[in-house]
Amino acid sequence: MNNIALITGATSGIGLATAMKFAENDYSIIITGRRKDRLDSLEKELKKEYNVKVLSLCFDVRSLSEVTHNLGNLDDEWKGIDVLVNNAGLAVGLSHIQNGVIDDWERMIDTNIKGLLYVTRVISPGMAERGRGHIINIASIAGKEAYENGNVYCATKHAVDALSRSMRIDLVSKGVKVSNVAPGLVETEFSDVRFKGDRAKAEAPYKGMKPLTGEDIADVVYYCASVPAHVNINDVTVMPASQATATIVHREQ
Ligand code: NDP
Ligand code: 8X3
Repeated sequence: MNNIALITGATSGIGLATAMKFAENDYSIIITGRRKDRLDSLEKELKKEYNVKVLSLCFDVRSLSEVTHNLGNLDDEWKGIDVLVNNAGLAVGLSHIQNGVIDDWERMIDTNIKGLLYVTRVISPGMAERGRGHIINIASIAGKEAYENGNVYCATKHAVDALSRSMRIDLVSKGVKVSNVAPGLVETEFSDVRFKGDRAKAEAPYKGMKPLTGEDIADVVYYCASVPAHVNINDVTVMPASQATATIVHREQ
C-alpha cells in the first residue's frame, strides 16, 4: 500500500506544489481547500499525471465541525495518514496595530492557529496510536522575526513555530516526527490575498528580485518527509538567495 499524505490548502501555491511533489513520489494524496473547482481539477491532474489515488475534501479549516466531519471519519483506505502538511494559511491586510482591521485579525488567527490546531487534533491521535507519522507545519520567516505592519500575521506564525516545538515534545515518545518549514518570500496567491486583490501592491514585494516558488518549498517539505526514519529535520528556514531577513531584500534596479 502506498504512503498517504494529507495536504491542507492544496488549491494553490505551496500546497498545490506539495501535492504534486508527493504524488510524483507515489503517495496517495488527500487534498483540501475551500475552492471545490480547484480541488476537482487538481484531483484530475494528479490522477492523470501520476496515476495515484486522490481524495479531495472541500472544507474551511476555521470550522471545527467541518474539520471533524471531513477528517474525523475517514474510510479505512485513507485513515493511515503518514504525513500531514499543515499548510492552509494566509495574511490579510498590512497595517500598524492601531489601525488594524479586527476581521482581518480574526481570519488570520482562526486559519493559521486554530485551523492548524483543529486538523492536528483530529489527525495526530491516529499517528500516535500507530506509532508512526510526520507532521510538517508551514510557518514563515514571520514566525522568526517581527516586522512593521506584520503584527498579527507575525504573531500567528510565531505561534506555529512554538506549536511545532511543543508538538515535537508531546509526540516524541509516540514515534511521530514534527518539522517546521519557515519560508521567506514565495510568489503564490499569498500577496493577492494579503492585499485583497490590489495587483500593484501584490506585485511589489517581488519587484527586482527572484522569489521562491511553491515548488521550491515543496522540495524542502518532501525532503523533510523522505529522510531516514531515525532522522528528523526539526526546523528549516528557506529564503530566496537575495533575501537576508524578513525586510532586507537585495533588488536589481
Ligand atoms: P496561497 O494563497 O497560494 O495558498 C493558500 C492556501 O491555503 C490555499 O490553498 C487556500 O485554499 C488555503 N486556505 C486559506 N484559508 C483557508 C481556510 N480557511 N480553509 C481551508 N483552506 C484555506 O498562499 P501560499 O501557498 O503562499 O501559502 C501557504 C502557506 O505558506 C500559508 O500558511 C502561508 O502563511 C505560508 N507562507 C507563505 C509565504 C509566501 O511568501 N507566499 C511565505 C511563508 C509562509 P482555499 O482558498 O481554496 O481555501
Ligand atoms: C510570508 C512571508 O515575509 O510576507 O509568510 O511574512 S512574509
